[in-house]
Amino acid sequence: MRKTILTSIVLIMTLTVGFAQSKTETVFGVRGNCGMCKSTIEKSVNNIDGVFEASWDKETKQMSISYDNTKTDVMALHKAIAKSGYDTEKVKADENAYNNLPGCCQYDREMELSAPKETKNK
Ligand SMILES: [Cu+2]
Repeated sequence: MRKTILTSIVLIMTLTVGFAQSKTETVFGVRGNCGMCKSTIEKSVNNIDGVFEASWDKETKQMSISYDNTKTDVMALHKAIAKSGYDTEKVKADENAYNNLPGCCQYDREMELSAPKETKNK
């Protein structure tokens, strides 16, 4: 009896992990100033195949993205944001893209980014 319960628990956990694996969530810091930054930052990852949802908070500078980890990965997300002109915790922004941002969006390159947990469900 005891063994059956234990086996069931292990089985359920295995299944849960299996299902959770394709949909992954990540939260990381991205430098930026305003609502215009928000739309540029979000658009840069929304174009990537496999991204379900992306949201950047201008107050906390935190970007949260849910994505299919069989289609894309965390570094691809960081790189896409950097390419659009914004620094992430891991990847420096493309200089040309940064210089082409509207004046109000040229954020402080030294802006502090808090570093929370990198990836859930990993
Ligand atoms: Cu802006």
